[in-house]
Amino acid sequence: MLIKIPRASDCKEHEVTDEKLYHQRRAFMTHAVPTLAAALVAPSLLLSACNKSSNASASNTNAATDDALTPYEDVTTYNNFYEFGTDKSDPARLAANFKTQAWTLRVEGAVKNSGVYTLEDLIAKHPPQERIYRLRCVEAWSMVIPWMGIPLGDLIKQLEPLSSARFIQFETLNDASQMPGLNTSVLRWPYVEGLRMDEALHPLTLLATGLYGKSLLGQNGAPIRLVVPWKYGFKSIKSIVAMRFLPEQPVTAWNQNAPREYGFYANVNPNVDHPRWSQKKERRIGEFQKRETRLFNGYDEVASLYSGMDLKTYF
Ligand SMILES: Nc1nc2c(c(=O)[nH]1)N[C@H]1C(S)=C(S)[C@@H](COP(=O)(O)O)O[C@H]1N2
Ligand SMILES: [Mo]
Repeated sequence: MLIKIPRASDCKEHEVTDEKLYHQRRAFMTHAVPTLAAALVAPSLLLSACNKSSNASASNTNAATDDALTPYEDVTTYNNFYEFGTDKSDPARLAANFKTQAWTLRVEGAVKNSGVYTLEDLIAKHPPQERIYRLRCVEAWSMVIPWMGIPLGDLIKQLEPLSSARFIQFETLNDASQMPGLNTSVLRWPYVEGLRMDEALHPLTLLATGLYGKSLLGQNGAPIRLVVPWKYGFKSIKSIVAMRFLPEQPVTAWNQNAPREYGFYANVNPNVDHPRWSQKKERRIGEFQKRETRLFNGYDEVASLYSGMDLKTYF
């Protein structure tokens, strides 16, 4: 029997949660007295209107609960997506007609269920959940975004990697007819990224299909992108068309471009400066006063993944 599972992209316009409502919910959560009533009401209020099946109480244990959300307008107009140009305003402008219909993903390498999947088939078993995450760009700005997505680990388990698979490489669409930046040599294309298997399986790691309760726009990496909140933003690869299970650490776009400046791990770390600027502080988009950058972007629960590793060597 086929069971239809609602996805972020299935939202009808009237079901879409608007930004004001999101901010009201956030205010409610922040100021709520932790009574039994609040505990019962709050999780349902946090659910995206079109996705009542997701488990908000579980997903929000990992949320950046006391940070204000970055306005939708900023999240969708101040972007890094070099396939559409290097200016922060290029992606919103040039990805306006980005085609995401009939999207397919290749699953390759050391994995039992390899093959070409339609996006719908690939994630059908995993209803999207809402996760409010900070994302800290290597350029020392940050945002707080209510993502919709599925834990990457759930998908990996479904795909059944072989025991030899220790890393996953991800690849972005490489379509110059839609992505004018691909005609430049600012990076080597296609854009690729990678995670160690335990990082990929970590419950914080999300494959995002939406934000603010709406399907992703092209500039944010539609129809599916990674969100790894304890790493610099460039690890969160957009518009993914391939996932490759590998025994060795894969090549990644920014590391290949400038290995001294961008490591494979790219964990947010105020104690390891970029060769050309400090990483100690960040500007939250929409704020004036700079904030202190926190190790692992404040997601302390990932620290055990790196115990025994010198984070200055493995930056
Ligand atoms: N394919 C691809 N993915 C990418 C990038 C890119 O240029 N190409 N930029 C990265 C960088 S540097 C950041 S900070 C985040 C920004 O995500 P956002 O625009 O949704 O905030 O996307 C990342 N993913
Ligand atoms: Mo970034």
